[in-house]
Amino acid sequence: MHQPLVSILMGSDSDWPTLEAASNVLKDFGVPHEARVLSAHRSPASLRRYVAGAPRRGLKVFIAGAGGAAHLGGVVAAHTILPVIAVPIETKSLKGLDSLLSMVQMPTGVPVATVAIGNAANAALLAIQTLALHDRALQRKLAAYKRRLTAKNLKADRTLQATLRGRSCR
Ligand code: RP5
Repeated sequence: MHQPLVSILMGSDSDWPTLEAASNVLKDFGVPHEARVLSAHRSPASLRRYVAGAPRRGLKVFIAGAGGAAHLGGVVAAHTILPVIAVPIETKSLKGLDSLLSMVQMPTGVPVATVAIGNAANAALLAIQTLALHDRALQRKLAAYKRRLTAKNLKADRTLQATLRGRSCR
């Protein structure tokens, strides 16, 4: 087992269906990671101990997903100098706008990089880009990923153009 480089934290196990996408992306890129349920509100002492011990264990980046009064990313950032990427979880009552605003409005000096509501895959990609600054193999994997993204997009355009041409001939 490789030592985890990325920590995926979530306030509740109900956040896992969203955060699983981050785990899947990290797995695709071969980045060792771990996932924990630790809450800024429900288990603050355990969260603080975990965050304090993270650098010793070789962790480099935190991903923090939470919903509603989503203070997890901010509290993690308050206790570490490692980068924190937050994922606002979509909520029933306010559709995740509550989570987004709770996460994104951090005071100067305690930044939390916040991705779009529910976009855990982007949080993982940002974590990978951070790790890739000092990892040539990850840089190559990211470049290949971008090439695939471009190819897929251009293929979609060709398909659309063909459909539109077919329509105008009728
Ligand atoms: C937050 O409260 C969690 O991150 C979760 O998104 C939300 C609701 O938690 P549960 O009531 O589903 O456990 O702390």
